[in-house]
Amino acid sequence: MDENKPDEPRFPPPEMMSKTYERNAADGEADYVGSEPVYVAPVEFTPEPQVGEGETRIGVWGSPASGKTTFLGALRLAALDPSGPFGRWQVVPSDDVSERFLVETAQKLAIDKVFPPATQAVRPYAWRFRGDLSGTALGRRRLLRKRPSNRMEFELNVLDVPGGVYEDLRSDGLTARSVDHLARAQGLVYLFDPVREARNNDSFAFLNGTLTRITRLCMQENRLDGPYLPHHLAVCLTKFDDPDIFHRARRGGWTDLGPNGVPVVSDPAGFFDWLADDLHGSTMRLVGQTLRANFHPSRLHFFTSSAIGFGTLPGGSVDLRRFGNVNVVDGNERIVGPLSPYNVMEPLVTLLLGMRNGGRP
Ligand SMILES: Nc1nc2c(ncn2[C@@H]2O[C@H](COP(=O)(O)OP(=O)(O)OP(=O)(O)O)[C@@H](O)[C@H]2O)c(=O)[nH]1
Ligand SMILES: [Mg+2]
Repeated sequence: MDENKPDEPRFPPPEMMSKTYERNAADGEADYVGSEPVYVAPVEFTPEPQVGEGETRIGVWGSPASGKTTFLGALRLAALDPSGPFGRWQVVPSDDVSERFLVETAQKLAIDKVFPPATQAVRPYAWRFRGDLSGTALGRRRLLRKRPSNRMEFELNVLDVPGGVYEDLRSDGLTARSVDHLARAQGLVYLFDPVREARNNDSFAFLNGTLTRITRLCMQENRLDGPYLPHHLAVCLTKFDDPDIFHRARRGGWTDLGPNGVPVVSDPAGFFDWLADDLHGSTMRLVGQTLRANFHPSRLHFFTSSAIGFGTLPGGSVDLRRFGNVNVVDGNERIVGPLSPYNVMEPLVTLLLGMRNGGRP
């Protein structure tokens, strides 16, 4: 988008948005380069325009390195899964930047077997999703021709930003734009990274401040629904293929074997709360309580997910003794086997269906 066009939203000059962070090569962590977060006077900021007819704005939110970019990059690949319970989908980029991102990331993940680099700047993407839910549990049986069709089509607008912009009390143009995007979205995908939480205990610091600001914006616009935000929220517990997290899930008895020999978690919300206890001393319980307090139960959905999926055997089943899908060679991560995105399309389709149906009982 050309930010200088008079009728486009204006954002602060690039130097205000240029605070970058780099992933620490030693441990894969994302850190700010040079200094602590800056606290500056509120930034003059012109919000994004309202979404157009048939457009859907979904915010993707999560702490640094929680897997936001990988998740988005895996969407088109996830849509190809013929056994997906979400029906058949086609993801068509709406502009050159969005096309390049999808194709480049698919190449990185599926052929080069590496993860995309840490996001350095804000990236707006738009994709058109065209789906057919016929024959799935999500579809409607059309006994009467008057019933709505199982075809769905929507334009997805997302903003991919470095997770550091969501840090509590951070205040600059990029944060203002990102929070505004989340506030104006109809649906949110919140990626909770249990691997980071087990190590750093700080996910709450990338949730609390941002949520407070979203709530203020929604209140100013009279969009709150009683004590709740108006959004539909998909909480994705990411990196479920990670051996430490998956072993914990098995130890707690949360996994079953799904139809294709791939593990499934039939009660992801229960698992989220259990893991919060298991990661004793972490902020995960606070995260769960905060999400439940702020989103209406009928609009809140939990998933366990993995953008790359488990390492699989020929035929697609998972060997529970050797399911890890990431190898570290000379300090560099490599994806081991074929990509089998796990609960990547499902959160999106659930959000869409929730929005279509209104989301209140
Ligand atoms: N095991 C596993 N690791 C993942 C997965 N997705 C991402 N990762 C790891 O998480 C790192 C960060 O992924 P990104 O997609 O760049 O995360 P991000 O949230 O976009 O990060 P920022 O842009 O820095 O905020 C990757 O380099 C991988 O190490 C996944 O599905 N499984
Ligand atoms: Mg990113």
